Amino acid sequence: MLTVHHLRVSQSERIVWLCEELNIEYDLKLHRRDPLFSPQALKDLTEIGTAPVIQDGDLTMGESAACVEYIIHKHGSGRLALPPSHPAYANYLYWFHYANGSLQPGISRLLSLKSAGIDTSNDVFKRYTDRMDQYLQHIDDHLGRGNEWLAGKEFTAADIMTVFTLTTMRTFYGIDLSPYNNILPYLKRAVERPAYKRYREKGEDADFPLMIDGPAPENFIENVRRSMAK
Ligand SMILES: N[C@@H](CCC(=O)N[C@@H](CS)C(=O)NCC(=O)O)C(=O)O
Repeated sequence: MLTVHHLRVSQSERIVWLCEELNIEYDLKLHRRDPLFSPQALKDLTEIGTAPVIQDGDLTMGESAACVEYIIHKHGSGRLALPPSHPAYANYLYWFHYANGSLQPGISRLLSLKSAGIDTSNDVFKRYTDRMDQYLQHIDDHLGRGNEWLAGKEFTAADIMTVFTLTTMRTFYGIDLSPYNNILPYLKRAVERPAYKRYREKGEDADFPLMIDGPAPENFIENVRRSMAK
């Protein structure tokens, strides 16, 4: 039986969402941040100690994209990935890798600079902010060319990889999506999917606000720090 370890409010939402989309059997283990990072039980599973983690027989593996590909091909009969023969294959591949190759590092860099107390007027901060705007504009332009999902007509794992950074991740670094007229309806379509709703319930993230509106959401890290200071 496949086991999925989900750290609440984290990238591992992708894996729970994927399993729900594929409608496969899996055992879900939930972890809470302690208070911001992984709890010891999750740290003990891999050398890096981050979420997601999946276990399947003797295998224990992290990294969202690896987990997604493994589950699709070992448990999902290839569903939600496009094969090389598909006309949208290159699009699928590109956006699948863009998620954790460009978009997520883009916002993580900004989060690191902010956490280190570097001022937004700093040149490096400005350069990375411009780059992040470029990353977002690129998605927005692509969706605006009549693409309902990132690979085109079909919802795929490329969407599952991407939505986290455009929603939940914004509570760690508050990007304003108001200028992006195509991203906002795309996010609405994504969170309306029954499998996404099931992930929110089963993953115990349902009490966390859906971050699909334009203005930057409330800052989760500051909320945790404030509650720790009490
Ligand atoms: N590239 C990795 C990143 C994993 C990662 O940084 N996960 C975060 C959750 S968003 C985490 O586990 N943070 C807790 C910690 O670092 O202790 C992936 O996609 O799996």
